[in-house]
Amino acid sequence: MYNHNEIEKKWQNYWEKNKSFKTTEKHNKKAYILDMFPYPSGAGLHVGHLEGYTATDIISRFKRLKGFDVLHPIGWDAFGLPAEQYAIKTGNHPAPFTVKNINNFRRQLKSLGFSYDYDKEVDTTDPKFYVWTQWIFKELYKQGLASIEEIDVNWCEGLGTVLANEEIIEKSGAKVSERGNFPVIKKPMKQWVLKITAYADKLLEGLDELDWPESLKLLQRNWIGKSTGHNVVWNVHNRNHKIVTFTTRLDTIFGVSALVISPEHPLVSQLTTSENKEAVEEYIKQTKCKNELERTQLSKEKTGVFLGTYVESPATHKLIPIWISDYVLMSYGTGAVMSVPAHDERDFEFAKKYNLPIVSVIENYGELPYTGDGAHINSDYANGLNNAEAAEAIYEKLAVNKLAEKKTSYKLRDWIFSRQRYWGEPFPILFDEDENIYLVKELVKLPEIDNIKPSGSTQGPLANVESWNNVIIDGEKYHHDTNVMPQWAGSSWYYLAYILKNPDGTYVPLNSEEAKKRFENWLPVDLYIGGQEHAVLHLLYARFWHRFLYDINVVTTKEPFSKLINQGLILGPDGQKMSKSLGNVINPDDLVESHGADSLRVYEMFMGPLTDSKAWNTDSLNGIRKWLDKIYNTFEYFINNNIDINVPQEELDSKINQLILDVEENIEKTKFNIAISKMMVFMNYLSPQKKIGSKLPLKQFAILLSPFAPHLAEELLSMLNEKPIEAQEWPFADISKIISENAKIGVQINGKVRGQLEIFPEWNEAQTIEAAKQVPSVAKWLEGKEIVKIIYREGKILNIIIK
Ligand code: ANZ
Repeated sequence: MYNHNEIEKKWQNYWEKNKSFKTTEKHNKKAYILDMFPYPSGAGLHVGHLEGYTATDIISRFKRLKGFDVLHPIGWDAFGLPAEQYAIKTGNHPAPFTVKNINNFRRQLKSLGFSYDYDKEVDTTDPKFYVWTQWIFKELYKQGLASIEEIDVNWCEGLGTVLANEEIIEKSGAKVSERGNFPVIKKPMKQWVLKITAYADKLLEGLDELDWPESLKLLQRNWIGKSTGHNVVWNVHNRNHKIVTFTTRLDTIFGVSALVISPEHPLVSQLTTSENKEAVEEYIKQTKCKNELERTQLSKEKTGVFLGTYVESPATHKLIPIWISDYVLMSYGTGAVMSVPAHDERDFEFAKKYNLPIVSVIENYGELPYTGDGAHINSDYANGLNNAEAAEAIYEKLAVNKLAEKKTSYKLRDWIFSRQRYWGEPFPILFDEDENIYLVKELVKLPEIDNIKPSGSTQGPLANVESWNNVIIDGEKYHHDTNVMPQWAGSSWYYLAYILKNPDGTYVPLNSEEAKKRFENWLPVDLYIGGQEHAVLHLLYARFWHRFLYDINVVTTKEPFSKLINQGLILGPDGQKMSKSLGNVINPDDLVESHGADSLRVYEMFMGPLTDSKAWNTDSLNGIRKWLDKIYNTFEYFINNNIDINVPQEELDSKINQLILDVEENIEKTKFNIAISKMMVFMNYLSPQKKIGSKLPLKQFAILLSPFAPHLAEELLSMLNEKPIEAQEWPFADISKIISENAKIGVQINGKVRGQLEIFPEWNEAQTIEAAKQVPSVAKWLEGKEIVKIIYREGKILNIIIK
């Protein structure tokens, strides 16, 4: 048994002293291996973090051994709500609290032997860092991609702030904040908005070239939600108004039975007749109480009110009634739809309820609504055409009078970028007394305040700070923005900051030539590992900023992260998600103490495939610890006088060279559990040997083990009198030493075994039979004989019947 506490400390100190994981720039191959950086919470590191961090550590260590320059950094996403809430509760400033948490996280990461280059550490709350977050914001502003808008925002009273759509979830039909589950309502407010929608197409296209899980790409595609169709103009009968509808099914225009507009549509009151006014107003009031999900659910009973007015169909010239209904959202398309009950589920339900005509315009024989393709009927000049042809014919006809245009709609909304908080990046701007905006050239530092309190209004705590709201420059009065940026700001570019970070703590300016040179060298990130929960938040925002920085010639690649893997969840021993309230949280500090970091690392990688969710099992962790002891004891045994050059070791040589190939292949495929099980099989062979012929296989095994259990591997190398890992290379597999371990079968002639045949897995039946006939001891029996029949049972028997 080895003393893990002693050995692990010893090697951690060695690595730190020797800067063993310093980012190098001396080879012609590079690997940028990135973790999603953590929010340094007070609770410290979680065993769930370790899953992804161990995986990237294995790859980083492997790549260094393979002669790559490796950038493997870590940092802190350190602005955020928990620190702010702690500050409000305790009256303490969030900064020292954050520093304390960071120090704890760093201590924990070091105790696990992760090979980060700590000179590259970044902290989003460091003014040296966020001055560049502010710079990116100013560039966005200059390009017209950041503006203040009076918009309906998602206001969360519980958190006292506005939230982005991506930060809201639906819980039992109600909209709540993802963090804390507080209710969220719509409220008009002036907010910074980033025009991510201007990048919708670029963000869609960029996905094609990425080596990301297909499921994740699909989530992003759906979130962007591009649909191509037409806008159609409908003239209101006897009134000087027009309504524009967005449709993806222009071909169905001859089947329209109503024009349905959103209750929030700006024309509602003007299109309502006095008889209908009361009912319409009542309906609008009811709609305010419903959230989007409730409104758009298919199963939900459709409701609505007739406004009393009509439009003229541009296709049939007949009058069509105008209704409002809450299933039409103001936030999508034009906020108005042409309702075609025969070919749309929701329109069908609506028409049935209010007895609107249901006219089929596509030939079909099943039940309505029919949503498929087919020959058009009841459609005048479009009769006989299929869906696409009919849409085109109708478009051409209406376009002559400018009544239709091709239109693309997106589900993606612009990114609401103001948060009513203190602990975030201040906006680098000033307002004058007329609310004109001025960009501030230099850093705008978050003001130091002792006592962070909510402002009591819809503004953030900065509203309480006199010096913030009253700035005198050349006798003129200005004020800062009382909002700060959302936590997503720093994480949208932090992976670039690592590249810019110098060992003395400074950053190369993001817009400098030197920065560009470094980006050329290091980008894109070769492997990014993190949780699936960031699919449409962080990963979409970061792609947006990156693509913007590409467009303004700062970075040299269109996409930031070329390969991405989502690690699976580590569940509690009860198979449930770990949470304080369930009492099933496993603390890594305790396990490092009791079992050692190497056991914990190997155990987490051995639990199952990286991307699967896996339940914690302490017995298996004990098993891994025993395996590591077995390795240590085996090495100790051989080193103590049991290596003898006179002992032949062809079999051992064969096995170790095969193992080198297997471990390498499985690391590259991130199949770490399989790599470990191959090493286990090897150890099962090695440990019962009495003597071996050379120490080379031991040295090679220690190097193969090093990405997984780096402390033990270093110790084993030093026991062998070998140099530490940083001076080693990944072993070269000598294929000529590998003795084939293919299956052998007996070849029979008329039921009697006459020879042996080695079967290669790539052979088919005919090739196997051909090879069997060539085996010399078989061939001689076949000479001059006629083969009547060959019986082959795969992998078992081959019987040649002759006459
Ligand atoms: C007529 C029609 C006939 C439609 C038909 C569909 C089927 P996607 O694919 O998601 O983009 N629509 C348009 N704006 C809407 C809004 N603000 N709120 C609710 N629904 C809206 O969906 C586009 C379709 O959703 C549009 O095409 C429109 O209904 C509806 F047989 O127009 B369709």
